[in-house]
Amino acid sequence: MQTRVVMLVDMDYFFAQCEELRNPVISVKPVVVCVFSGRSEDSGAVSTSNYVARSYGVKSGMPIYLAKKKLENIDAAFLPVDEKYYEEVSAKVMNVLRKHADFFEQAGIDEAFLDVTQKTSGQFQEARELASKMKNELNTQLKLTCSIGIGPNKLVAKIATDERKPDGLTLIKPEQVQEFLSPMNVGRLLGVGTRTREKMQCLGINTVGELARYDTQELNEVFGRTMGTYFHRAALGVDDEPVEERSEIESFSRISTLKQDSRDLNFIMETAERLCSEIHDTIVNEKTNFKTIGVIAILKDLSPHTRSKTLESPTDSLEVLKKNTKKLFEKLFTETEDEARRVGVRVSNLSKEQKGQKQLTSFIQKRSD
Ligand code: TTP
Ligand code: MG
Repeated sequence: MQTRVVMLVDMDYFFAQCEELRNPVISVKPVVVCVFSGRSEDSGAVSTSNYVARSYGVKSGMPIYLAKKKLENIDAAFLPVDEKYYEEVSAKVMNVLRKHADFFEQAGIDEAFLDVTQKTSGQFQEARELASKMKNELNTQLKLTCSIGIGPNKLVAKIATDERKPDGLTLIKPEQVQEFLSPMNVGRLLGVGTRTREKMQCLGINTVGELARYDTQELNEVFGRTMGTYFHRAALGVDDEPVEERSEIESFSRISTLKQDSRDLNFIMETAERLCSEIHDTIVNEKTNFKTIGVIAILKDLSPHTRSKTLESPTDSLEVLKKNTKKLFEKLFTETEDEARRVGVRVSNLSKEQKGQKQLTSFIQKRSD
């Protein structure tokens, strides 16, 4: 397999940087962006803060009263989150970044993976130049700074980004991966939270290097095969997950007029099952899973009635789609009185089908400690 060149771009102190952008005078002082719960004046948590505030010990997730205590007698700006504005800035950032990638994947409001293998002819040195150029563009066009990590895959790029912030640029070539990861605490790996770290500590594993050398069989016994294999591969810096554009499409739906007005479930299901099959063909083509199923019935008086259900986990199963569609229509017609003229089915809450390694990382949450 060809060596890939993957970047992760993560905006620095994003929400707080956005606040500085629209009001530059505050940037010299601590800026703390807060999610006020509204219960009392200071109840709620810190969303993020600028690096001035961080130097006083303010952290994301900290109660607001505690952040205020750390900044007692200091002129600081405590501001409420304005997510709509941050989304607007984020969209501009993504537009600048996207055009530099062969493959682009927005991974959060302020971060994106870029596969730049072709753009750089697989040359890491060229990737460094490209990253500098991107930083420059963000700076001149949007007056924003970011940190960039470059590596042979997403896992290494992500850890590299965290290595130097703010305004960092860290490049880890394939031959440097082992040396880079080995001395790190296992907690740096995605999926290793406090409890896992404690468990590993009991096995005598503290560093990523120790984890890489640990007996795989034994890891599987302690953590289960899926996680055991993941930990072993991650510790070696191995990650095949592709950089992939996320689906922009939010739902697939079909609607059809019944041959005659009806509220007979069996009759309606003849049409609904056909609609389910058509939707299923589309999702198979699109390699998409759905988590929410919705039905609509437009009654004789043309009033629309909908019912929906969200499943516990995403699926692409036609059987699940049909079964739930039937249940939803059953519910809908128990709760309405008129006959239906038209019926429709919709699937939403879509996610790209995940295979192999992807399935694994998808359920691993962002590190919590
Ligand atoms: P991060 O990229 O994790 O943090 P950051 O951009 O503020 O700081 P850094 O320089 O370390 O990258 O998260 C992006 C945004 O997500 C952040 O600006 C605010 C929001 N966020 C929260 O609301 N709560 C949290 O606990 C975290 C970590 C982030
Ligand atoms: Mg960030």
